[in-house]
Amino acid sequence: ARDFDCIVIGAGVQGSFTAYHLAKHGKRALLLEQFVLPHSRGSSHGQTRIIRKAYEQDFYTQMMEECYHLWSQLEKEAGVKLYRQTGLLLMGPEKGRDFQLFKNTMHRNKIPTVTLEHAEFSQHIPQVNRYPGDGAIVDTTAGVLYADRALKAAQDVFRSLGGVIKDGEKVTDIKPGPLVTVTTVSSVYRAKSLVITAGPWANTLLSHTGLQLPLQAVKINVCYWRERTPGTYSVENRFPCFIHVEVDGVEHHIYGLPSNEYPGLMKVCYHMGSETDPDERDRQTDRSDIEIVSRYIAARFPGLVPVPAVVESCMYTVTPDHHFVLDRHPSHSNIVIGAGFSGHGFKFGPIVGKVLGELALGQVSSYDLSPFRIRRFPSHSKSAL
Ligand code: PYC
Repeated sequence: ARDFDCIVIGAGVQGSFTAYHLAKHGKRALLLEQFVLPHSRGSSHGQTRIIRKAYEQDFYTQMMEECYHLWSQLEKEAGVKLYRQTGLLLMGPEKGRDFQLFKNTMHRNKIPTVTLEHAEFSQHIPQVNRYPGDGAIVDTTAGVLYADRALKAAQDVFRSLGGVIKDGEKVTDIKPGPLVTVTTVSSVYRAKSLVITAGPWANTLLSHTGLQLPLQAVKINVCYWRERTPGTYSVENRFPCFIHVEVDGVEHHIYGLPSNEYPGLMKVCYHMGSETDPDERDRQTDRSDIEIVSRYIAARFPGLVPVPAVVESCMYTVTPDHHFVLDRHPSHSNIVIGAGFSGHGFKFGPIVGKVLGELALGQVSSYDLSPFRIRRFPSHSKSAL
């Protein structure tokens, strides 16, 4: 049968959790993916991500409360371990805007934290040179999510509930209507509702519906740096994940995860990259982000060699305000859009799936979606069709 209650285009973390949510609610859902699974062409591959409640805005911190429960539910359903608690060390100029926003949000929302004054910092984090004027606060709820495993787990549970995944099937056309028709390279499908979670390909798909969003697709160089003494920054050595805000006037954050997936290598990256066509990703060779991180490591992480040992890549799809798009299409209420996760969306997968699933089912969302509405981009809120 080619008819479904709902079609989800894009089997990254957000689409896979949307399909999972729909299947849990007894809906016949089809999850379409242009590449053969698993693949590393989008934004959901790789072994690890940071999970944290520390945020600059209350609404993200509050969504993460339920999200932690949903992650642990998936761990039980799939019988796999997806989360390892390490804590997140937040560093940055103590009086700076970003550091204060994070700190105040954590305190307002009663997130368990530990503030490290200078002496405590040297005692607990001797592997990092702390700069004068920098504050340090730990979100103790944070940790590492095993991303590849998590994506597979969500897809496995979806399939076990009767969900259908068609991979290697690129979408070539979408015809809106009371029944949405989706044409792929090999088939035609229809459904009462459609969810588009296509990462950096969102606008390519939305062009079939007359809508374009202000999304910038950027390539992130995901760098791993060699420990001079293996294990110095490891999970076993109780080194946490970290985010450093406002480094030496650098506009974007630098983040890192303890050495774990590649023994003796620690992942440290710049949270931004260069604009890139996702189909031409390997032709984007800008390495200025790597140079920024290399200088940072040379100054602050004396236990790492400041030359990347492994460089992988990932796409971010960035909105002007770095907040997600979770909304209905302005002209077609049975087309739902999840886009613009701006490099910080993976950890939200279970909640994003729930919210997009609710919208696809015509239900009221469990969360206030005003920060995520399309109409916050004035010139993009009307569709051309
Ligand atoms: O949102 O925590 C985060 C994150 C870490 C690396 C990229 N995003």
